[in-house]
Amino acid sequence: ISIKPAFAEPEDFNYDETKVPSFTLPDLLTLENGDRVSDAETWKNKRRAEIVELLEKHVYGRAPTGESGLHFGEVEIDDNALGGTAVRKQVKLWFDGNDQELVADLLIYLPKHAEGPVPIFLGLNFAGNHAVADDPDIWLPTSWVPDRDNGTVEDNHATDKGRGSQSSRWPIQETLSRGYAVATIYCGDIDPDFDDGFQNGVHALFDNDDQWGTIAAWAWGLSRALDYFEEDSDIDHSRTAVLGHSRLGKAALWAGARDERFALVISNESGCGGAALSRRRFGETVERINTRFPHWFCKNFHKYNDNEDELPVDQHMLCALIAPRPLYIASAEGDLWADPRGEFLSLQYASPVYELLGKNGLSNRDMPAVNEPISTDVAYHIRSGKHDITLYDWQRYLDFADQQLRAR
Ligand code: GTR
Repeated sequence: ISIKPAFAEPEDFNYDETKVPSFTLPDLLTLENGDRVSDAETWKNKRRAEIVELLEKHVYGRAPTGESGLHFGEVEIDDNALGGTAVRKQVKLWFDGNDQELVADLLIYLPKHAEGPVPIFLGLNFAGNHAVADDPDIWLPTSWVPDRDNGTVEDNHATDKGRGSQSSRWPIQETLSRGYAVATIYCGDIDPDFDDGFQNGVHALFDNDDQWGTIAAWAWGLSRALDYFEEDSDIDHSRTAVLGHSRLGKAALWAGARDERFALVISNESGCGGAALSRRRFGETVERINTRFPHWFCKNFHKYNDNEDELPVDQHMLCALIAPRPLYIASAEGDLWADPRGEFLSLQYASPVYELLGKNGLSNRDMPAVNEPISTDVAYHIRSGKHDITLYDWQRYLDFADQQLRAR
């Protein structure tokens, strides 16, 4: 039975479970020398590093590991934001490198009457910080923004018309009322989302032959926000949840995998190159993503176009790098392009690593029904509706954060 996607998805891709090819995944718990990983120490000291290296080399590219060139510029604080319910901070993150400078605006909302440092949700946004809330004082981005033909962008520059246009994706009041802060950066401040041969955005600041793609640059930017949180005593940086939707979910996963300071990682419909297993070739494929978005991954990833079985990794290995930290993977019923089952299976196949590290995974669980979230030390849901991040999704993430971050 061919399930027709609920909204316009590219044709000529497979949306039929019976047509998923059979495949063998690379073994998570076998070292490259063939030895079995049977204890936590061998995972932490050897296998984890092997998998990071494989994902850098074959999928995302290698981000610079030396000095980030980050310093903090202007900080704006409003103690009476969002109708008096929040404290707003805006921070200029300046980056230096190669005699060039780049600036990214970090926007933070804190609950107004917090007692002590608060845990925080951090994610990149698609359209500019001003789009996440109806707040006239949010700085407009000055970097390139994509024009989605909705009248909010002029000559690839953000305008006031875009204020609050993405607010349904950012339930800030709800999150603050649950005792969490929320922080975001416009992804294009770190690296504009178009192909220019890895020259623009933060790529320009580093001499780096390892072709870190845009997803890796965004993930690197998320870590720089965490660098700031470490300096801000209003924020409990040890309880930072990193989240992202779709392409920004791919970035959140890679950030969480690379940077073990992130305490909780959330992937909302990240799909191909995110949580979904590449070998299933269900919905978006490696070839299609590399053709449509040649700048997202490293050059090596293109070798696996229509050649997924040769990949020395698959995305369950990305999920496993997050262990033993809590990980939430979410899908939507109407988002077949992102392969909901492939996203669930990645989490399931990563579960033996959680179990090796003394946590509970989802090894013996079936994929749950729509709108019936399941959680152990990892969590999964498939929501009804289309490709999006909604209040329903955030409420589940807040519940999971209460369970995993607050209970500590
Ligand atoms: C699609 C892309 C997906 C996903 C999505 C998004 O065009 O094929 O991988 O990233 O964009 O970011 O909304």
